[in-house]
Amino acid sequence: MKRNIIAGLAVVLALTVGANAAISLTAVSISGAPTGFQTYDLVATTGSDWTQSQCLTNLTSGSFYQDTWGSNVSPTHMFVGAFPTLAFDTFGSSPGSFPQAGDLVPSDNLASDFPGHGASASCSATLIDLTWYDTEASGAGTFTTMRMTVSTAAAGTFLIKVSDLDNPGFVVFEGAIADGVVSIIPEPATMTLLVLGGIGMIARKRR
Ligand SMILES: [Ca+2]
Ligand SMILES: [Ca+2]
Repeated sequence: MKRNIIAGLAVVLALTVGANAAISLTAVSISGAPTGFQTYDLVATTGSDWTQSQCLTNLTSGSFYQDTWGSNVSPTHMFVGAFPTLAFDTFGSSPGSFPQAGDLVPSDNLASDFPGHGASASCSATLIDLTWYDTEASGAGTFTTMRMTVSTAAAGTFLIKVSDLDNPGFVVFEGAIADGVVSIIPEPATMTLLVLGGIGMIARKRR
C-alpha cells in the first residue's frame, strides 16, 4: 500500500512539473550598472509555447530603475548597443526578445486583470501593473520573462502570472522585495495539488 501511495505521489509530481510553467530568479551582475541598484531576471520555463504574462508589483519604499529610453517591454537589441543603460531598464519580455536579437515583440499598454487594480498599464519607478503577450509560436523553453532593477532601499511584494499554450490557465507566483533583495515564495498552487493528490491516493486505498 505504501508503495502505491509513493507511486501515486510520484505521478502527481511528474504531471505537475510537466504541465505547469516554472519561474526562477537570478541576480544579474553587469558592468556599468546604475549606482545603488541591483538587477534581477525572472526566468520562466514553459512546457509549451508561452502565451501571456502579467505582473503586479507595488513598492512601499525605494524604486525601480526606469531608463530614460526604456518602456514597459524589452528594448530593441540594437538600441541596447547604442545606449547600454537600456540593459538595466525594468521591463516585461517574451521568448527571443531579450537579450537575444530575436524579432518577437510583446504587445504593450494592456491593463492587468489582477483584481482591484487600475485599468492602465504601468511600469513606473514604484509600480508595475502589466499584461504582455506575443503571437509567435516559439515552443517550449526557458527565457527571461521580466527584468527588474531595484534600488537597495526597495521594499514591497509582487505577483507574476505565466500561461502557455497547453495550459491557458495562469500559474501565479508570489514574491517579496526587502532591502533591495528580490525573492520568490514557492508556488502555492503546485503545493496544493501535490497535497490533494496524496490525500486522494490514501483515501482510495483505505476504502
Ligand atoms: Ca508565444
Ligand atoms: Ca522600463
